[in-house]
Amino acid sequence: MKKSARITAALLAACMALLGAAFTFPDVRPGEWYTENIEAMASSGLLNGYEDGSFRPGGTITYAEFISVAARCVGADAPQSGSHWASGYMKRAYESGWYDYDEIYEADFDKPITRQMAVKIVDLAFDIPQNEQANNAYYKYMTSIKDFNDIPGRYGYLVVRAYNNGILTGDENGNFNPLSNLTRAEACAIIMRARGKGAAPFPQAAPTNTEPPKAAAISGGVSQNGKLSVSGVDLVNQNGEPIVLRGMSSHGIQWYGNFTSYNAIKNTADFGANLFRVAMYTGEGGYLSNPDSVKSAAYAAVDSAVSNDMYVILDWHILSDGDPMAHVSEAAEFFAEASKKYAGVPNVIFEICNEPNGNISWSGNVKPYAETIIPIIRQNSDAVILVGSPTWSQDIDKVADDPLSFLNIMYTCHFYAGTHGAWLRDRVDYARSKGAPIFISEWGTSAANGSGGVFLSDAAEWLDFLAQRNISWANWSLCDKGETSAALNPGTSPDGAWSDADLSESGKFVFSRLR
Ligand code: IDC
Repeated sequence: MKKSARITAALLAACMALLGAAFTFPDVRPGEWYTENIEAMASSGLLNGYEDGSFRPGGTITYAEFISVAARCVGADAPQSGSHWASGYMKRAYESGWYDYDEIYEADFDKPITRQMAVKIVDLAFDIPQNEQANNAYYKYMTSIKDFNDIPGRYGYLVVRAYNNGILTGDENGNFNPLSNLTRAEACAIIMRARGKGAAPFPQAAPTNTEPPKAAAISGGVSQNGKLSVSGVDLVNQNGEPIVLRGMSSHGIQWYGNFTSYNAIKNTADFGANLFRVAMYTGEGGYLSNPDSVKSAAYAAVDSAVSNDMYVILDWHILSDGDPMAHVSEAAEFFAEASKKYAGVPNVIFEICNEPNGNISWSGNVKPYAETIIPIIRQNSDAVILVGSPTWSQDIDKVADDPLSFLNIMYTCHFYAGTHGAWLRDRVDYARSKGAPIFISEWGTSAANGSGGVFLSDAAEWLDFLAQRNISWANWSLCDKGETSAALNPGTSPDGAWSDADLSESGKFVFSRLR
């Protein structure tokens, strides 16, 4: 291109930018039903046009294209890890549970995505709410979607949720057409709508307080109790007296970081909490995809809790990445930095692996992981460290039979009142009888999926059991998501003082038990 032509082209581009993005593609005409969505996706670099400048709204979209767009939307920055251009995104999507091994083979990456699969991907990528309405809606859509019987069971409820959230509709005959393909225009529309409906359109950083407030002493807080340590199976304060910590866990801070502000945490202190847990997901669009923004949200949340005179757990929240060893080097790097940053800050407790799960063992995976990470933290800090175990931190019996040999370690046990009962309490007693200190760093009033119930009498049985043993706990979760384990009703402001009407059934129960 000649220099003058280049300048003309640059000027033209600048003018078009000034005019708005309305003329990006010659084949995407203003005023079509899809124009706005396509322009929005293209201008934020989520889905590009072809080399010839066209967009081809009526063309098909492949598995690889659709999934990489969804992954980019949730901020998953995946380096290429195989021969296919989208292999990094596909791997990330698979690891995040967006699809199962038998749903998309590598040979299918460039085939047009089916509608049933597109629905599943947006449901998981954007965390579409599974509210009660959706359950009722099941019956409604089961009868109104003409070809509902053609939809395989693993997609049926997802299709219902998509219809119920207005993410897509059937064809003019009332069919969903599970195995048909999507046009690029339809794909844009579905993704844009799902992005707006999901709990998690984009990673959110916690709002930073312009002037960090000074810690006001709270009852049972750090100014009263100072540095913690572990003595026998007990957590003790600076005077060696047993101390019980109770409080809330955040939801995933990449989604609900707004409920980790100074004021949100202070609200829980006002209800009697002296503990807050910062759940920094590693997968699911968390630290591994956006280390910088997620880490700064986590530090901001820790700082908010410190400003409230509370103890605070910094949680490396593995979940879909079931084996902690899978990202041990990232964990090592993170804990080296975090333990240095908070060296000597008596508030901070480190939780090194939320819930190991999958085909792994204590001795083969989690213990070696702990033996790698703990010495890294110990270079800077002798803070209490919480260690999980296989089967979503329920294998505490295996741990007690083969414990770690470090000081100031506690083992986490997680329960959900609708799912885990007396047998797990028996394990707590067994572990303690063998000298293993137990900390309940996460529990819920719901079933294990975060919904269902709430199961308040079972929860009460658990809390009484824990109180008799001075066992500390953090409840899942402080957010307003439409799931029963959430402490706040949907739409509750993170920063306002919460009234009874703002608290969910779970929130009312849990907050009444904080003191
Ligand atoms: C759940 C959330 C839910 C989210 C899901 C996947 O409640 O909104 O969609 O994670 O990210 C755990 C985990 C915790 C789970 C919780 C409930 O530590 O991350 O949160 N749970 O399923 N272990 C047992 C239950």
